[in-house]
This record gives sequence, structure tokens and C-alpha cells, in this order.
Amino acid sequence: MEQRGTLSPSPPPAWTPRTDPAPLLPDPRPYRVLGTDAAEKADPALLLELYDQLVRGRRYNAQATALTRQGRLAVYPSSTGQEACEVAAALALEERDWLFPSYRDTLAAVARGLEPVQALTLLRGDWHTGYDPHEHRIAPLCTPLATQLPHAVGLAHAARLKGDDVVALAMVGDGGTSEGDFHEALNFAAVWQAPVVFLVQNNGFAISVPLAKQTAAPSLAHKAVGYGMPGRLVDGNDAAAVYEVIGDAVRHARAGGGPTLVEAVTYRIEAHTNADDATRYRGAGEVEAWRAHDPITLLERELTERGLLDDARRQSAYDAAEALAAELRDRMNEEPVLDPMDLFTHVYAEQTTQLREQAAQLRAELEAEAER
Ligand SMILES: Cc1ncc(C[n+]2csc(CCOP(=O)(O)OP(=O)(O)O)c2C)c(N)n1
Ligand SMILES: [Mg+2]
Repeated sequence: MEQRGTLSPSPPPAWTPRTDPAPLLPDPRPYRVLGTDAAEKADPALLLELYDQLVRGRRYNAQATALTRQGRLAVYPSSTGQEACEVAAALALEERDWLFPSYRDTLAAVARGLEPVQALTLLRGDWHTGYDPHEHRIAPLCTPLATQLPHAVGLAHAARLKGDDVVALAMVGDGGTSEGDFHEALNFAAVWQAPVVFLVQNNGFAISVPLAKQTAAPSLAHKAVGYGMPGRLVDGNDAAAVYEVIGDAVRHARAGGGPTLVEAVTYRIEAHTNADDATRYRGAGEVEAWRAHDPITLLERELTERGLLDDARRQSAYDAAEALAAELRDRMNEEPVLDPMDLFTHVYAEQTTQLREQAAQLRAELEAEAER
């Protein structure tokens, strides 16, 4: 007869959580600095730099949207209302770090040093990413939702294995958190303790879908606990608060502490893109309530009260923003000089046979056309 194992009347020792969930839980009140006692500790030079960048960013958004009306850009997803997240997150990184932006994060890329016109090349449909990702350590502005997140984790994990002191900041929208890629990225990041910071800009909507129809979680930051990483909630319109929270998460990651999920609560003041009509799914009252919590006004009030911003200083910020817009307009009005053969460059490190054949065919057609 077959020998059966000894039957144990009670289950094996109960599995105990490996991580105490309590320290991972986000404070449900979004962290704020401006208008609180914490503001006094903020560095005046940093606040002024954030202010300059916010003003430039808003002007950039207005100019890019105007370019869509002039037929110079097919589409532009404006981040007006979200400039504090964009700018503060980019400034919280070191030069050696990597930024993984979504399509809405042009301002973050520009604040990190990308030439303003280069951030629009993709949206004009000119040339691949529009810039060399390695030069600025900015991955391509990513349209397929959340696909930039596993890339960020892969890069950060690889950097750690190589002993490089690099952190990846991955930006995603509230809607993007419903994607499988979000889950896979956060899971791998936590298991590997990869030096990644995930910044979710909760701007209230995924096109016309409000957050309440997207998730039943207490907050998006609470999702962190299920993966075993800390979740943090921050007022996404408070540039000083975003800078501090992202900066803390970046330092934590760099020191080997693993990933953090930051949810920045903000609002998309304009439509999803120039191709969307936001009045179809939200009321003017909601927009007005958020205008009263505008990121530029919040910082301006703080700076003015502390005597750091007078009319002349304010004007210089607006003049610089105007100059940026004028240059952007001029550069975007130039006819782009494009080489059709570039379709085949930077696609594969080693081209496939099919692509080589197609490239040869295109080259022959271009040569024939040039001879005509
Ligand atoms: C994988 C994938 N599915 C669908 C879309 C179409 N799409 C583009 S933007 C968008 C909404 C995204 O909302 P959110 O993540 O909140 O970012 P936001 O636009 O608010 O910045 C959708 C569904 C897409 N780009 N990629
Ligand atoms: Mg959104």
C-alpha cells in the first residue's frame, strides 16, 4: 500500500507579511508647502527658479496650442494647470538620471534642458523622437499609455547591476494606472528594489473618463502598498511640495531604498488635446475651482509675501517666456528639412533583411526622382 505522509492537524506556521505595510501607506492629505509653515524653509533661489520655469511652461503650452490652429502641429496635449508637476519633477533630478515622460510631459523635457523646438518635432510628425534620448537622458515622449514604465524599470535595474548611480523618473497619468504595464512595472521595480520613482499626475481625467470611473482604490498612491513600496500623495499644484517629495524619493532610490509611487493631485485646465471638447464631460464650475488653486498664483503669492518678487522681477519672468515663445514660433514656421532615408535609421541596431530591401527600394526611387 502507498505510504501517506503524516497528516498535520494544523496548517504550517502562518505566513507573515515580509514588509510592515504601515510605513508604506500614504498620508491621505496631499503634502503641501506653499501657504504652510514648511514654506519658510524653502530655498528662495529654488522658488524663483521654479517660478521662472512655471511662467515659461505656461507660455510654451499656449504657443504650442496656437501652432495647432495654424496647422504647424497636428496635435498638442497641453499641461496647463499641471506645470508645477512638470517643472518640479524635472528639476529634482540630477543630470545623470533619466526621465521617462508621457506625451503630456513636454514641459518636463524642456525644463530638463531639451531645446523647446525639439520637444515638438514628434508631434509635427517630422522625425522619430525629435531628439537623441541619450544626449539629455530623456526617453521618447511616449504615447502608448504606461509603456514607458517598464522601460524605466529596466533601465534603472540595469544601471544598478552595472553599479551606475542613476535614478529613473517615470511619469504617467491617472488613466495610465489602469494599464497592465503599470502593474508589471511597479511589481518588478519593488521585487528588484530598482531605483525608480513613479510620478502619477492625477489630473482628474483620462480624456473624458473621470477618476471615479477608473479606480475604486482609496487613492492612486495607496496602490503602492500592494507592491511593497511607499506611496506618497502631494499637492501637484504646489511646485515646492512636488520638488521636495520627488527629491526625497529620488534620494531614497539612489541610496538603495527602492522605488516610490508618488501621486500628484492636479487638474488639466484645458481639454485633453486641441482635438477634444472638454465642455462635453465637465462643468465650468469645476474648472473655476481649480483655477483658484493655480500653480503660478500659489507660488507668486508666496514669493510676493516674502518680498522675493517685485513687479520688475515678475516682468522679467514674463519677458523671458515671451522670448521663448517667439523663438518657438519662428523655428516651427521654418519648413523642416527631412531626409526620407531617416525612416530606417534608429529603428534597429541591426536592420532586418526586409527593412534593408525597403531602404534600397526607397533610395532607388529618390535617386530616380532626383534625375528627373
Ligand atoms: C495603450 C493605449 N491605449 C489607449 C490610448 C488612447 N489614449 C490616449 S490618451 C488616453 C487617456 C490617458 O489618460 P491619463 O493617463 O489620465 O493621462 P492624461 O491624458 O490625463 O495626461 C487614452 C485612453 C493610448 N494612447 N494608449
Ligand atoms: Mg489624466
